[in-house]
Amino acid sequence: MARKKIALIGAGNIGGSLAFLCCVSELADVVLFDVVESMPQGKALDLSHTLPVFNSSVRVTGTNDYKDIAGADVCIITAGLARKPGMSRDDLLKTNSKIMQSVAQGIKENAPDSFVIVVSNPLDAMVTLCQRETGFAPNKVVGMAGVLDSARYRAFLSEETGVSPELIHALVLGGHGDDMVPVRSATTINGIGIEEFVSKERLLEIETRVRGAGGEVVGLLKTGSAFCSPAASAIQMAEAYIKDEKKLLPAAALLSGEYGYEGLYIGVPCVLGAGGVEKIVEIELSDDEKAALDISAGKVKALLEQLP
Ligand code: TXD
Repeated sequence: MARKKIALIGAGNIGGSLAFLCCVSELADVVLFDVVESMPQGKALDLSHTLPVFNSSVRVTGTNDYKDIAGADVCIITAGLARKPGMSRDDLLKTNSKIMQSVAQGIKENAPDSFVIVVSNPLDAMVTLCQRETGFAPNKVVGMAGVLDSARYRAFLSEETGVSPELIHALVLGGHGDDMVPVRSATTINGIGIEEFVSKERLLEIETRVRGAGGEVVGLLKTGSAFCSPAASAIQMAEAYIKDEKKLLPAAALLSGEYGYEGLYIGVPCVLGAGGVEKIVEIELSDDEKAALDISAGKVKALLEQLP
């Protein structure tokens, strides 16, 4: 079976990390695209020198020409500015919207059958704009945030309990912002409710840290935002599509009535497979969790009003 092709639109910190993960995992051939002259070509050349070390048979190339993304099965968009200390994700909206409009055009013209995973912030607005501008079916345009936010929740719970994160299942839903919703009622260790392991007070502290984890990394890095964990999260989504894994993952999907929302992209549990977003799963939420989701959805709706 011919290897698949992933186009990485944006070859910066996350784009370069995505390419590296594709090389190591041999998930697919990779084309790195960026507007910065020769930079994607330089990253691709460096990555090609890792292939013999990993005995990896993928092909990795870099380009400044959208024509080279032709035939991509998956496009992962990280094009756009990243936060600096003191900036909110929403502060990126104006600049990244203009970038997203050009990126969507490039994908529409050159990879019309691809599954698009949007990473750029502000995530919920950018994935909305991408789907609008490409005109792709909603199931073929998804946003990556919930996998990362849930991984952060799982990592903090693993630190707290000393249990391997592999056994910790957690969901963070809603918008990818300060109002994101860690769903405690769906968070378990080996199927046992998390409140059997961690006190309510401590869980509140951890869930607050999850909401601020992106900003915590930005504050420490000072020059940009997280890139390893977003890349790992987006690759998990791309893999679910390429291998038709039917994985249940939190992702920003376009709702048409689910959870009471119509025509809104926010993070919800999705089954990802060869059909893209194959199913949106409605889970039981506590009254507090549903109220928090409504607040988060309201913040996303307000942000969308600023879109061009
Ligand atoms: O969970 C999530 N979704 C977030 C997403 C997690 C962390 C970071 N998040 C956002 O991803 C972040 O706020 C940014 O909006 C994107 C990309 O973050 P990254 O750290 O990779 O930013 P870089 O290193 O600045 O890379 C962005 C690249 C850079 O090389 C630019 O030259 C390129 O985007 N760029 C473009 N590429 C293609 N087309 C256009 N027009 C363009 N403009 C800039």
